[in-house]
Amino acid sequence: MTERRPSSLFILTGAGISAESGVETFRDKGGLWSKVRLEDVATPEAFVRDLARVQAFYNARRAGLSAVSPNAAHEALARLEHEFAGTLTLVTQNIDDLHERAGARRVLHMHGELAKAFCNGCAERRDATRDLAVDDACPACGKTGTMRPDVVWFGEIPYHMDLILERLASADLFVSIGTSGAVYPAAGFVSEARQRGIRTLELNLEPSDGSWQFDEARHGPASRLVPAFVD
Ligand code: BJW
Repeated sequence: MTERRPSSLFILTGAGISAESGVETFRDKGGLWSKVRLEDVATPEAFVRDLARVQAFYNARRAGLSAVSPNAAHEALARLEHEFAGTLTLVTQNIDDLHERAGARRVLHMHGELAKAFCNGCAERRDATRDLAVDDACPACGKTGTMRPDVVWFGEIPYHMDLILERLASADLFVSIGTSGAVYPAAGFVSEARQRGIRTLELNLEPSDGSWQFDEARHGPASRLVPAFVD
């Protein structure tokens, strides 16, 4: 990092960091939410209404992960995790595993992970290395129709919120990478940081809706901006 070195750095990533790896974003032109209604696949109600459709949507996205690789932005953040002398918190809204495949080891997945499954019946969590099927029985409680992708849908509470807010409060730099800032609570992190006097930086392809809230914004592809920020 070339500028004033923070001792506590909080980084939030979104779909834009994985876009150059070939993972679709949600709200860009041609993004996922222009092809499928989020109400049909990303709500607890959709899971109850049409389990097969929801499973198929996430099975296809899980299968797609084997065809993509981390890009220079994920790699730069993994390097940063290993080299940063202060406290680094890396929070992602992404359910892909590209940060980990680049070598990051302490990623907080606030919207869950495609590689995990969760039982609505008994709260058992397990690795999901293959497609989930409608008639899968939970290995722990034996119920069927309860195994779901371990992801956070609209109306559900994101993971690790207490830890995330604690780390955000003690940061001295908040960096938002590749996210439109359209989804709460992550969209509120920048105002939370500002209220606490924490410096804020946006790295995004183009100005996000909330770009004006940041002390500084740099625009361009994550594969260029993130290594330039880290190195
Ligand atoms: C590049 C790039 C490149 C492209 N380089 N950049 C009114 C009604 C109902 C609900 C609400 C309401 N108002 C608020 C809510 C709450 C709701 C919400 O925010 N809704 C909004 C739509 C208004 N939020 C929730 O329900 C959340 N839960 C909640 O609030 O609980 C209450 C609570 C919270 C905390 C404590 C206590 C209680 C849950 C939200 C769950 C979101 N889930 C999803 C799906 C997850 C699984 C999946 O992936 O399928 O998460 S939705 C989807 O959006 C996904 C993403 O993580 C999330 C954010 O998207 P992201 O990452 O920003 O992607 P895009 O596509 O929007 O943006 C990409 C950006 O990258 C763009 O800016 C590009 O320019 C940029 N880019 N290429 C750099 N190469």
